[in-house]
Amino acid sequence: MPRRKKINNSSSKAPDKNEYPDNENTENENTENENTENETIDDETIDHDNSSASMGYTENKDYRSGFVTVAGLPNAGKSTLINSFFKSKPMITSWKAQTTRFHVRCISTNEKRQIIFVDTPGWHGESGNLEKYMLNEIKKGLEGIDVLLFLIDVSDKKIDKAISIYKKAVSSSSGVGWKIIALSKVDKIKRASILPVLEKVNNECDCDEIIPLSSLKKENLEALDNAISQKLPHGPQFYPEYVTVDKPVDFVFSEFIREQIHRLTHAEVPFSTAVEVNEAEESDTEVFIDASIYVERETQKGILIGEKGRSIKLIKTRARERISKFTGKKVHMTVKVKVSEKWTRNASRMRYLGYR
Ligand SMILES: Nc1nc2c(ncn2[C@@H]2O[C@H](COP(=O)(O)OP(=O)(O)OP(=O)(O)O)[C@@H](O)[C@H]2O)c(=O)[nH]1
Ligand SMILES: [Mg+2]
Repeated sequence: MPRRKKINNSSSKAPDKNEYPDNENTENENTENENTENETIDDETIDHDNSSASMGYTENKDYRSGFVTVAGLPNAGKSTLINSFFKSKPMITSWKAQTTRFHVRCISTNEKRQIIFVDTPGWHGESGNLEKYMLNEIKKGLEGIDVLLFLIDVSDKKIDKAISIYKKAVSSSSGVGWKIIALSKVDKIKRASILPVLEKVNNECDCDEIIPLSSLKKENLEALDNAISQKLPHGPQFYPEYVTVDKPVDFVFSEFIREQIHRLTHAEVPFSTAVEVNEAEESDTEVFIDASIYVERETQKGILIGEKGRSIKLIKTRARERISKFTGKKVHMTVKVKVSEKWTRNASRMRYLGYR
């Protein structure tokens, strides 16, 4: 029987307290089911993964470091762009809007600079408690940052809306040093159609740089990295190189499970789901996870489990693969689906499920 130890569960901002170092074996993300877009980004993304475990660059006087908040409309490609800086793809993504619910820091380190990306939920109108919570998360992500990286999806018709949200983002983030607008998903439209969008954004938005790019086709990602790196202030390496996500690892696991629910279920089910990891243990080669999935109604529970348990089985298999790629270990997982009546409308239930 291999020795197992509990994986640290405490929520912490301290760099030494959590996360797995990126694993060299991590490669492609899962693709979604046949009816959806291809979610894969292969492993030739800019490889800035943090490899050795040290604060090795602290002596470098020219070193730059700082916070880059990534904001934009839901589905603009924010989490995918952050993932392109990491082999392990720490952020969850899906073709459905409003995948990201929490602002999460992802730390990319090399010999010249440390970028602390703050991923934020897509900015949208507020109505229910969950939306209010997400809006608050965005505002938190804009506090005291060095660079605002705002994504505008060039293939989306809602360019005007994106521009107006950009203006709001700039006005609600007092003292943002630099503003970069990334025109995302350029691979989805004809080259000739990019220029008018670029001109419009240039005319209407006050920003320091506009960079058209594609995370999926890896276009202009180096240019973005250089632009960000030049704008970061001189400063220390805040995190050791092996830290890539500043959240407890049980949170990261719960997000990987939620990602698959988001990708594989439909209608309101993904938006009514919360995931809690009750226990996570590891040995040198294996990870053991016990998780609960909460939905709001019995009917949703039925959909999530699926006929003869097929749906939950697929969710578990995909989540296990994802966590296995992230940790480099074999993953064992037990999952129970539970009903927490109307949790998105109940403040104390939301708190209980981690939406604080
Ligand atoms: N074709 C193409 N698709 C992309 C690109 N970047 C992201 N996508 C797709 O866009 C969808 C949304 O991507 P996400 O990264 O989850 O978007 P997000 O802005 O984080 O979304 P929310 O968290 O919901 O606000 C996914 O299906 C991605 O695969 C790109 O460069 N090209
Ligand atoms: Mg996202």
